[in-house]
Amino acid sequence: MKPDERNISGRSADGCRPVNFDKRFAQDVRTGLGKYPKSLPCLYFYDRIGSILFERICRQPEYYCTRAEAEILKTRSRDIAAICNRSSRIVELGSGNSEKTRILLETFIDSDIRATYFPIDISRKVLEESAAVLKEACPPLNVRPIAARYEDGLDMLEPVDGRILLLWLGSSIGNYEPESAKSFIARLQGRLSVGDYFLIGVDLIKDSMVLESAYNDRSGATADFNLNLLARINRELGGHFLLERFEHRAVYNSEEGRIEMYLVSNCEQEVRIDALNTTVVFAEKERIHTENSYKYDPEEISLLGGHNGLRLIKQWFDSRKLFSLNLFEVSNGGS
Ligand code: AVJ
Repeated sequence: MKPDERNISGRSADGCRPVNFDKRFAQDVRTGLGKYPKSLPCLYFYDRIGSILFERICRQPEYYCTRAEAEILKTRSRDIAAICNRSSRIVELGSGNSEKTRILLETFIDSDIRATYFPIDISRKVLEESAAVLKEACPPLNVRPIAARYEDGLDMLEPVDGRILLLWLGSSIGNYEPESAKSFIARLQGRLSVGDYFLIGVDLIKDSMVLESAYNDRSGATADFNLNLLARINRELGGHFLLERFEHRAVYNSEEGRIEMYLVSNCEQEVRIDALNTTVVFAEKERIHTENSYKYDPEEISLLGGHNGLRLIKQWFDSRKLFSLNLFEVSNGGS
């Protein structure tokens, strides 16, 4: 029986296979847990619960990224607005709750720049809720949320006169391999025009103790966030993971310049996943690689714009030089 042949109850005839699962999620879980070493794509962290857990990470004293980036936005928003004063569209990739972006949006309004805000996020519920909060807090702002993956979302933008300011905050670029980060940014550039701007938050290479404690916070917020991947498989794919049989681990790999996150099986075990009609076998201490978070040197960041087209025009740091905000200008048509 095909997975989408369902009876009236919305369940398959055998009564136990959930049928309303996201096919792409199912396929990616099958692939990731079927290979060795095992891995799961980090974009699946961000269902509604995961997005809330991520916000909890952002409030942890060890996780400096959010506060450092907010500090830069607070002190530099006026400079950004002065440079990008011809923007008619502010587009944000992975907007989440839009909390940091608000600092920038309010400065644009104060500076009489009339731009429509297009937050793009994979979590529809979070997106709709935060759009409502924004409208309430900032009535003159025109908000047009787009629930999609990054590139699909960019393709949905209607053409409008004037410049685009594309925002990619929070150092989510760290999730890409450095080479794919470059090609992804090149693809973004292909959707922009000469005179558009690209503002990107990038986390910096620093002391490994500072990095490792940021991803192993004492209250366990990052552990809960990581384990939510398994909980999500349980919820959406009829998985039977027992979360207490897995441990969160984050280590800094200084050769690669990245934090690596894992879920480590603390015993030998078999886990049934109903929707995939499969059982996954784990050895004791076997790991699922769930995330890479690359860190950059300030000098490397201008190279992310490629050799033509995107030119780094400003780079700002927080007072402790933990994090950077980088403003690129499109100086060459999409290439
Ligand atoms: C959202 C990808 C920037 O890598 O710091 C936080 C995700 N993972 N703690 C990061 C994350 C664990 C975060 N990014």
